[in-house]
Amino acid sequence: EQQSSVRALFGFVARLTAHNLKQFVFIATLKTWSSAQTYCRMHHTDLAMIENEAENSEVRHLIPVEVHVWIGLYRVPWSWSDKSPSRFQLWGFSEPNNVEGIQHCVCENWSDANCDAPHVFICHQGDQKRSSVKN
Ligand SMILES: [Ca+2]
Repeated sequence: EQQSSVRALFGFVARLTAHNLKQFVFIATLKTWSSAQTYCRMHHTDLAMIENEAENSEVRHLIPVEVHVWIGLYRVPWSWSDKSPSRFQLWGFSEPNNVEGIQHCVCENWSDANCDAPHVFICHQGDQKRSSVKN
């Protein structure tokens, strides 16, 4: 019985490694949010989805301080680039403030910004979201 649960555990880890592990990639090229999305979909999987604090700090370590970096979040309701709803959010002070009603996309410091503004960005790669492992 113990052996079968060990086998189940290894099966889980193998699937996570083979198909589901999400990796973040920093792209140091200025693009609008939708151009960044196109780039990420062509070369990786999509603009970054940040679904928990661990992923958020992983992304923080990849990017220069004080630089605005697109992630895959947009309004409204707040959704990820692949249209899945966003459960994890870590808004900066007084954000989202939708200045002049034109801030519909989100930067990594958790501020909403004008989608047409050029920023560097973060893609992610990996087939699926981590949460789909339970299927
Ligand atoms: Ca804002």
